[in-house]
Amino acid sequence: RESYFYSKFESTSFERQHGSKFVHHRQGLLPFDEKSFEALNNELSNLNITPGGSYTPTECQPKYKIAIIVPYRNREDNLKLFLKNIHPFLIKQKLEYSIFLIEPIQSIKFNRGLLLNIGFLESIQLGQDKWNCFVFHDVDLIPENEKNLYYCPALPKHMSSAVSTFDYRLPYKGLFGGVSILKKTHMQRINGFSNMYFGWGGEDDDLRKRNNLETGRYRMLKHKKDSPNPKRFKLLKSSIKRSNIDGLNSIRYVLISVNFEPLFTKIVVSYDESL
Ligand code: BGN
Repeated sequence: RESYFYSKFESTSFERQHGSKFVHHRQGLLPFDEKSFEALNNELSNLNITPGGSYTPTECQPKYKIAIIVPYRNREDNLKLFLKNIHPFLIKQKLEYSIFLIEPIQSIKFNRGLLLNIGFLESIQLGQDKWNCFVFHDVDLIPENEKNLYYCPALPKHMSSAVSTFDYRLPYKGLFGGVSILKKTHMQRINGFSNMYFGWGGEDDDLRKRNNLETGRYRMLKHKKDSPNPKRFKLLKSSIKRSNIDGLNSIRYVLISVNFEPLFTKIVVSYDESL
């Protein structure tokens, strides 16, 4: 029964629950006390990150070309700590990658699923179809274990199975939020995320239900709580029914701007809330 469950997706919690000889190589949180992006850019200037937050190793042919998609709004302190930590972490893994921040204009509600769909579609355009693997990454999560490899295994993978604020445990079986990894083909097959979850919560559970989906320790950064979306319970009930008509194939948004910042590509978008 359990092997059936785990055949549907991968998760770092597998290693823990099944007592593998997994050795923890912990990486402490690299602090960043300076206030400005200029100071941060300076601190990371020796890492050979190119504009847009891109990196390609020179000492080898990278096997994985990875788009890191980060839904974003109003969390500048988290963003600086995230960039300070994630770039050295990814570079050590010898990945070719770019970091894409997807931010809605201020007047509209946050919609994580929709923003991740936009990040998926726009990063493919900007990367001229070179990405074969997508990491959907919350800005408040910093990987603590450098053995947590950011690449696409055969199955979709939930990465953040052990987060500090949940006492390094899965709060419930089936959690797929925080950090997850899907191949391009996985995203296409399940029609991406639902576009219908405005406000906090539910969009990750919806995605998991689409594909019957389900590594590692993360430190969750401090920030103000978002207000949960009261409609998410009702929406989740129709998740499977909607999956063919609500997602990548139904998305409507306006691209406001694309900026290649030193440590990330910033994509500002707008969309309609009356879905
Ligand atoms: C769950 C949320 C997820 C969130 C996790 C962890 C919902 C749906 C209600 C049925 N799901 O409760 O979206 O990632 O908590 O914070 O709210």
